[in-house]
Amino acid sequence: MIVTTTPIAGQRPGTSGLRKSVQVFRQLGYLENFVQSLFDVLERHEGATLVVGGDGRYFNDRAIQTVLRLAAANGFGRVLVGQGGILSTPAASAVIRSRQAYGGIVLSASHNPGGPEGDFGIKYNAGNGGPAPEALTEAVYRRTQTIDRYFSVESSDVDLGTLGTTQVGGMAVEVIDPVATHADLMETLFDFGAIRRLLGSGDFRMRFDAMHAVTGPYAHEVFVKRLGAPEASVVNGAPLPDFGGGHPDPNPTYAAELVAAMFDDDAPDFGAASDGDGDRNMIVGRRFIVTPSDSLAVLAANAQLVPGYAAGLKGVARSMPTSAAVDAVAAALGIPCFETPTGWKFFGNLLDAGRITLCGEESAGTGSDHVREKDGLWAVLFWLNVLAVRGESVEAIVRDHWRRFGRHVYSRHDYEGVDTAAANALMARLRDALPGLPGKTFGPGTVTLADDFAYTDPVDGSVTTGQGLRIGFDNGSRIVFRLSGTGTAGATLRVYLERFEADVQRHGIDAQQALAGLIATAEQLAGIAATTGRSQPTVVT
Ligand code: G16
Repeated sequence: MIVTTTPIAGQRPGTSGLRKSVQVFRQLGYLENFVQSLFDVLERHEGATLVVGGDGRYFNDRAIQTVLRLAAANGFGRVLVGQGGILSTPAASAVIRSRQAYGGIVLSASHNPGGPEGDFGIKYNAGNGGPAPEALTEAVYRRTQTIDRYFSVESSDVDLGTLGTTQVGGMAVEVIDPVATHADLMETLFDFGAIRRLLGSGDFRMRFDAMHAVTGPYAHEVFVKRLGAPEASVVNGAPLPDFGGGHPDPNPTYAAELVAAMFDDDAPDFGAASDGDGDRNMIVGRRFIVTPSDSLAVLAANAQLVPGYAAGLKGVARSMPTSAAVDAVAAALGIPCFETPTGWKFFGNLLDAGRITLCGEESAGTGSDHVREKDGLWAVLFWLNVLAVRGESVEAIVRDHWRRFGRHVYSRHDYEGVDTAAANALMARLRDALPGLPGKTFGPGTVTLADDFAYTDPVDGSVTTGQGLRIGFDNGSRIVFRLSGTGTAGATLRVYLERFEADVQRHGIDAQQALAGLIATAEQLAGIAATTGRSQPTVVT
């Protein structure tokens, strides 16, 4: 059937798809308009296979039934849906690739809170399994601004709880077990035998916090069933529509329960967490938090210990605000290191072209060429594999890494829910001031670089501008200012702070203390307190 509709303002996808409050998504025609706009823009999808699933948050079940009806009316031949409508982002990528699907739709607002008062989101992944490129999301947005009809079929809801195939209109709907697909892929990359021996040795304990989000079943399958860890190793493992009221973002603020357990007298040896849709990760040793930037560097430096990467890395990549810790490893290995804008989609071409093997971001994402998304459980398994081979603690491995490569002391300060106009004004003022900064001396040093980051994709030559304001100093220190592309209320100002410390005697220094000079300079340059009315960041990671 053809349903008449009218454009709805503001359906522009951000860093990772369209993310809005559930209230916004429940407006009449909101989801339908976006999905139809996507289908209108996609070419030659008739008869093709689409992968659909979400992180299980509130509205996931309703949204999936809507997507199925539209997909059927738009001529897709088959939809593969995760059982219960649940599919982690990396599993969606794995399924798209293994089943050679046309693409996939993931319903998730990632690490944003869920529930009726929380957020919802939708993103499209292309046939390579990766996030839609900018040109496509822009085309979808433009289509939402002119849409006047959508196609749907009349059919009852599909039972998503039972594996097997049913029909919606003329389209087959196959309910699949994505957990097995993902776990099988992990077995091809990591030494499960070595990890099983470590977990079964009796003197190594782990704690994986699924934060009541999508990874619970995946973690149970891998850690408990396939690797023999005790059931209690996976906590908050049942996916809940509101994530148990929590904020499923694996960082020291929102994963405070994990951090508390890891700093307890009886702390396990290894702690980890993942986010709403399973693509982010956090790694914690006993009384020791590993920053995402350091984690990427440590994995790159130890890749030869892991079967899937033992042949060596072709290259690595990191997003611009991520610390240069991995650059130092790449230099030592003699492999290329690419600096991309924030957003996993920018790694896609490099991965597809075989220019990089590992990539990662300061925002708790790490991944490789095994899929085209960041992959939380993959990162946890990589660490476990390295721990199993080296037989050292997390802290010992990171401290050894710092001894070899120096320490890139790093922190991100987030000012959440800031007035959008005020945040834009702050960035505009700072952008205008950039040309006058080189040569000026502040507490942390003399400015050698001040620009608004622009990126030319080395594979297809496309140019992306306006990706964050960088201010670099002569001693390698750096401040980056950027507005988040994933928030749903007001603006989030992110201030990324980095300082290189070669002196091993000073590696133990507290990051905030080590970065105090940069923090003060950031305030001096941007007038954050005066513009935002905040004297302290909301979240420090
Ligand atoms: C998304 C992207 C990431 C990106 C992050 C940045 O993460 O997938 O590649 O680093 O956004 O977020 P922001 O723009 O808020 O700094 P996720 O996990 O939300 O999909």
